[in-house]
Amino acid sequence: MKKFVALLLALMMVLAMGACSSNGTTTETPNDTAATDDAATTDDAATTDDAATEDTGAADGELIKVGFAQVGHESDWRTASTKSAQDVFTAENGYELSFVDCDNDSAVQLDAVRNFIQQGMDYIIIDPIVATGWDTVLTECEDEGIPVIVIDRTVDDSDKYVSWVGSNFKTEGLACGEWLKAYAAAQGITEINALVIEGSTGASATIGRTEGFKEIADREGWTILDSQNGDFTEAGGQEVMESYCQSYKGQFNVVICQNDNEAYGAMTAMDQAGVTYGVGGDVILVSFDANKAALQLVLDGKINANFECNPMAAPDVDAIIKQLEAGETPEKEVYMNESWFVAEDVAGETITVDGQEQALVLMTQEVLDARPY
Ligand code: GYE
Repeated sequence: MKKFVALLLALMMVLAMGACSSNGTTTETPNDTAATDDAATTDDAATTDDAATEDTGAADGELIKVGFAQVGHESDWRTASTKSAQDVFTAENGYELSFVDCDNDSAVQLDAVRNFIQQGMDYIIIDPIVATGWDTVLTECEDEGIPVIVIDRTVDDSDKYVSWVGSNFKTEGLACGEWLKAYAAAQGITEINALVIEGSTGASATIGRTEGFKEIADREGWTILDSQNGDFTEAGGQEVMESYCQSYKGQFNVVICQNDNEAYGAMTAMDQAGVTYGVGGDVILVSFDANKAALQLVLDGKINANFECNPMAAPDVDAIIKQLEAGETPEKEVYMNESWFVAEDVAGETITVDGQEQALVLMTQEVLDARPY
């Protein structure tokens, strides 16, 4: 009898899935724009047979439908974030994940969320491309009774979401500044002329890292020669750095890249321009994210310091959903654990940011091998 019910359920789910997808496949497109450009959209809905027979963890045995409107695929950090969600929101864990890659387009992201509402998602996860413009669509989610969980970047103009899981980007920028101060003092560098390659305009990650570093630069009387948008991509970082190498030739001794991919691009541009960087170089090179490939470059002495931004938010989101399913109230804000990695042991063992002391992690092969992403 149990088997029969399971089979029936499986059949119903197959029919339901068929009804959801107009073309008979499980691929979703948020709108026409996404269908025609490279905003990849996939639906990670699991096959139905296992789902119906296994204990899924969902209260009534049904999969929990989660829609995730991801920023895009601009960086290695983003790839790690997407993988984190796809690893956690599986049928084995009781979920049916609808994943939309919004290709860094805010309009596509708003459409994706509205489609999730129409599809009757149980939960919606948003990594907001930009920090503002959210109140209307979040109100629509609230009206439909669909809890929204925000990850990574913040929504700054609405509080109509259940929880946010992410990083304090301003703290990351402040940490970068405090480390640079200690490092420059240890190296006898008295003048700082910095070039900043920012992340995408309007992203809270960009806003926080820019503000944090600028606060220390202003306090210390450093010069920020320029601060331009490299869009969090390798190509963007290279393009901005190529123009910096021409415009500020011989004038800069610090390059701050707001993510690792921009740093890769900046390194290519500096190589081409004959500018040396890293340990013993003309330029102190700093990055954010701390992906494994970039930490290898810290170990190699090519990047002087790298301020981690942890992309593995999905397990925390899973815990939040479980709390909601159990009728509990989750924390409104959940901060990820992050480390500050350095190539040399010269700036002391810790830095203090906003009154909080944190270790500087000297990069070694052992540290690198233990990194999860
Ligand atoms: O630093 C960058 C990504 O929002 C924190 O977005 C994230 C940033 C991350 O593209 O690599």
